[in-house]
Amino acid sequence: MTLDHSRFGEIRHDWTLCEARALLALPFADLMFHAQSVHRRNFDPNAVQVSTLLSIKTGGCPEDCAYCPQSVRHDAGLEREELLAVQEVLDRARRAKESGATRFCMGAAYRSPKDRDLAVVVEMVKGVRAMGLESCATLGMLTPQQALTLRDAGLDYYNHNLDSSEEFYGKVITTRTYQDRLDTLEAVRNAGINVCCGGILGMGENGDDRAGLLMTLANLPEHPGSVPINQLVQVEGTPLEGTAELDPFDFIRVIAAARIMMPRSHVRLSAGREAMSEQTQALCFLAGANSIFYGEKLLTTGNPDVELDRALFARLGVRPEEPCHRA
Ligand code: SAM
Ligand code: DTB
Ligand code: SF4
Repeated sequence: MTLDHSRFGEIRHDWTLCEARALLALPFADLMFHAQSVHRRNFDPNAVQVSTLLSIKTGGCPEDCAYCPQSVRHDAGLEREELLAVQEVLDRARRAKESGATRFCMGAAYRSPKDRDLAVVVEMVKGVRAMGLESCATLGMLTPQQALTLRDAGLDYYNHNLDSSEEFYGKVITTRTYQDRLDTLEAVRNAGINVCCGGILGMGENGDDRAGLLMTLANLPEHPGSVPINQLVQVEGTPLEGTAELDPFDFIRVIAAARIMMPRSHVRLSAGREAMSEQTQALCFLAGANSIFYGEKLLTTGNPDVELDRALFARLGVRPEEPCHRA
């Protein structure tokens, strides 16, 4: 398969599996060069968007996602927590802002939210926006009406991941289908909320699954505004504990291919940074990653200390990106 380099940087929705596979198989230096070239045409290469996560409802989730410590089906020894009070969430958002985050992402361990819970999340979204932070929520499947409710509250982003290729997905999750996920993404997109959608690497998938995930993301009717690429955080008690570690170069390759296939999307170097060297993270930035989760905790697992991230940014000459609010 010969790739048409002259088309790199074009916004396309007709990527083939062969092309995605060929991108991932390029010599590392060529792939990095093309990704960095596309990146520089679309972004300030030294600005990185910073988001802070908070789990607003923890554990007790009925879904069976094999990677997740929050599923009731796995015993990860997690303490369950009901939906937090609005004021507590806003206190945490204020602290995240003081630490330098520009987006606050609220995650809940729901299969899908009940309308009475959504009403509470609406208050959280309004409060977060009133602080001048961008807002993001990830609450599971949404109906079109629920997406409109969140849009009316002013939600900037909704995160809902495809996680892997359609083929590999069924080996990881059986309680909802790939199509269910695509339907939620459609509801979010139609409501006019920015889509945040990506996946997880290191779950035992093969190269074609990684190519398939990228192809599906890039061929959505619009490229997601934000594309989180997570490295599996292996949690004791989950079925994916003990999965063979991913070669860091393969992780970086996926970031670079995502940058080429979705030239204007923010690609987020997401979960898994605690287990990565600083050099791997720097190569991810060079490959076109321009967003991170910032703050000592993801949802239930750890993330690098803010001091370490600040020092890494300083050593690399990277600046946090200015926020951009939905009108
Ligand atoms: N329950 C909602 C859902 O699944 O749509 C929202 C929260 S869920 C924890 C959000 C995303 O976190 C998942 O789609 C998955 O991609 C990611 N995630 C969960 N556990 C992870 C892990 N151990 N390592 C990496 N990513 C993980
Ligand atoms: C995403 O793609 N990664 C974040 C966010 N979206 C919600 C979640 C990562 C979770 C890692 C495991 C945990 O901390 O529970
Ligand atoms: Fe539940 Fe989301 Fe975890 Fe799946 S990833 S078990 S839906 S919290």
